Amino acid sequence: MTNPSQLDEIGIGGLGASRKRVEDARFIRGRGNYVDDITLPGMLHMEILRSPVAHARIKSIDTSKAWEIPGVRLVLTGEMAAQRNLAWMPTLSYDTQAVLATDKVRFQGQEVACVVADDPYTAKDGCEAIVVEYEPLPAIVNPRQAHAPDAPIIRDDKEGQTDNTCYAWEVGDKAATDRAFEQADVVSKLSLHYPRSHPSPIENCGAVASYDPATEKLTVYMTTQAPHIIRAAVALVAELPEHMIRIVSPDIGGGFGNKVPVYPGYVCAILCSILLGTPVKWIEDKSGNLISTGFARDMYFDGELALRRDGRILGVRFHADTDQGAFFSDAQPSKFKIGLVHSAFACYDIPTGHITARGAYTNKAPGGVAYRCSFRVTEAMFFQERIIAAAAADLGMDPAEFRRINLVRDDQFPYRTPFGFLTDSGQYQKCLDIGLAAIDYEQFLREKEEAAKHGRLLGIGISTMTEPLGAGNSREYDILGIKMFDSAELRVHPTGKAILRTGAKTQGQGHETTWAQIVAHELGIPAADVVVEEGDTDTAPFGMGTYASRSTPVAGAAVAMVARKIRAKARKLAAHLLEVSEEDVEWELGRFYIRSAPDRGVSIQECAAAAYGNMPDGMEPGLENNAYYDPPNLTWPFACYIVTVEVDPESGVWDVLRVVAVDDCGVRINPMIVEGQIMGGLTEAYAMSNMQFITFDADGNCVGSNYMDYLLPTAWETPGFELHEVVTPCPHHPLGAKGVGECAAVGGPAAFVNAVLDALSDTGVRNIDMPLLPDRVWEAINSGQNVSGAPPVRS
Ligand code: MCN
Ligand code: CUN
Repeated sequence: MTNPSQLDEIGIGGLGASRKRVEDARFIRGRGNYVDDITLPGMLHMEILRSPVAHARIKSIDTSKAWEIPGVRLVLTGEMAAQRNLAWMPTLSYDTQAVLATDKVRFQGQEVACVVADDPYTAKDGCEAIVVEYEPLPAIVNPRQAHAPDAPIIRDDKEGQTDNTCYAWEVGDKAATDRAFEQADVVSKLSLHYPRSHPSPIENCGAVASYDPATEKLTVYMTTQAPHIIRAAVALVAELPEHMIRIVSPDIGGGFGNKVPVYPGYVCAILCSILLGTPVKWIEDKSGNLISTGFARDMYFDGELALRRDGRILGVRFHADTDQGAFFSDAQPSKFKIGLVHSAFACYDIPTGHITARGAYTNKAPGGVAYRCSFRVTEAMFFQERIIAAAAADLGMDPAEFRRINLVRDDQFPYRTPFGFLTDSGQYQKCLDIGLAAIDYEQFLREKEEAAKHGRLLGIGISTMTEPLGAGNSREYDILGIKMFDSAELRVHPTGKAILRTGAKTQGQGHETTWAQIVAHELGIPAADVVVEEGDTDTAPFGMGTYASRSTPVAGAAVAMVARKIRAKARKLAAHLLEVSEEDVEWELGRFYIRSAPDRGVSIQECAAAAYGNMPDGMEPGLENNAYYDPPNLTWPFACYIVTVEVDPESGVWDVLRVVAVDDCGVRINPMIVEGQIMGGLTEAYAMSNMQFITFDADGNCVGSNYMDYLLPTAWETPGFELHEVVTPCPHHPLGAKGVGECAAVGGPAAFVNAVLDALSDTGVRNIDMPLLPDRVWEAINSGQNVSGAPPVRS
């Protein structure tokens, strides 16, 4: 029985409301509070001296000239850091990384020394006054060279390291896979390189470290997506007591994975503040960010599909080589050295598979995992959808039909993939059908044929994928031994207003808006009455932060769970106020009422007041609680992206005609924010496939290390996106929601590349590596050969 006074959930900004983003009120007015906005009394400024060469032995460092500059307060070298046992630090992947180089430099842009001065300009002058003598060594810029027998050993600092291999990994059933290939009618092969790419957040990395010698407390304001992991890491690295460390991540101008790792700059700022006893600010510049912080991808695939003539896939196998740079510092679950690459092909019903992988140390910045990826899933799905397209072509089958035959059917869930994942829900064929209808597939094929008669090259590319979002569960997922769960704390004040804190950390995704919507949905407190705060380790409950689109699957679930705990206590308060027993009390949004007399009720706000002013005898006062949520499984959103293009055969330039996206991320908390996430991801997918080029020459010089060469798409060149929605609720999430933050960046690139290669199908070209720059496309058209984008192998 419901009451006519029932709240309108959309009206109060609850689940499903396209509520305007509350954080934007300050962001678009220039009133955000970023790290560089923070100024503390007596604060000094730090700059970093970076190596100009990729691989060299350090013969000497002379800092005397820098010390002489008026205003310079400290010049820190690796040798000085070593006295504090801080020249090296552990990485999140159980490797070590140089904080400041002592023995060798191992990539261009590596941190060699830093200078603290009264202002950043003097600090920069100080860096320029440092004289470093380098003895050059041969540089290595790709795995092929790294694994060559005579390759110089990059990590000669590591005891027992006799080559440049940093890990080797394998998963699947080799024998069964070999049998599948023996039985195949057709074997389809593809090799490709997913190039390095860079997250390029608008705000660079930075920190304001403030060690107070009087209280012995260290406060660090910094750009981090995972404040609690940083606190634990600082406690371990700097050997400081964890309760005396406070990490605050204020507003972040985008993260995109760039702000998960622990960078030497943070450690140096902290060490300088401890040495000087004053606050020290370090703000990275754009080139510093591009050349030295977490790159993504740089991964080589060689794989094949075993196919039956009728289009069924019998098995898959591939080898992946990853280029990890000089230090293996990926932030990823400890168990998986190559992230979740084995989620590849999860949306297809493939009986068996086998994957091998190997990581290489090279003379590049440490990278490999970050950038809208959920632990290398972006590479996995790209290879998957590229080889699926190639296989359809090899079979002479329509690529949409080939996918339809092999996609996991609705009645197969829960479905166990050959690599051990359990995908639990989805409507894959339905998403594909909606996408094909939206793009008017048959009609486009006719147009393409017609255009070909006039020498015009049209192409269509499809990408379908499911990806694992929301690590953990704690059985399988941990970072540095800390299990991957997340948390929420809710405090409802006497007037029924509330503050919510979580262990996640928004970087632009809109948590301040959406978490309040979950509270509104669970309690009927209007979203506008709930303030959300994240990122301060002194106040937020312990959590693993925001990456891998884990916030909604894990922290978002914790928000629902803590709200339910609050509701359970409010029910007791309601029974007391209504003078009935708890069993006689019913709930509707925002209100408890007596089952037999629905017009007699109390609002959630009245319950809140009673929690502080009129609680029953024996009840603890207050209306606050917290919840820790350990998800039973990952969430598995699905997406179908379809792109049409026209390629100009004269110049190799390609234009996007249409982009259709069908996303199923389960129940949408805020449909507008979800659409924003998808559009942002598609923009990045377009940029990666079309224009973003950063590489290395044979000497290890970073080519494209500025934003004139490494292009960020603007509204002008970004195509329009047509979005469609399917909702398959997640069976285990308390709201039925799945993650979505990375889907379009993960699944999108293959749709663009498949479209261009479809346009080129008559040339016999199987692959052009991203970015599909006009000169590469032109070369492919004119040579009929594949075009590789891999960095050069030194002769
Ligand atoms: N959401 C929703 N309904 C769903 C799923 C999500 O309303 N079913 C909402 C969420 O409440 C949240 C947003 O969509 O406001 C994204 O949620 P989710 O998919 O849980 O992802 P996270 O919040 O964990 O964000 C991380 C993800 C990652 S890993 C990268 S990288 C990335 C991305 O988000 N970085 C971003 N999107 C970004 N967007 C911005 N503006 N800035 C970044 O740095
Ligand atoms: Cu891998 S980029 Mo996001 O997971 O922060």
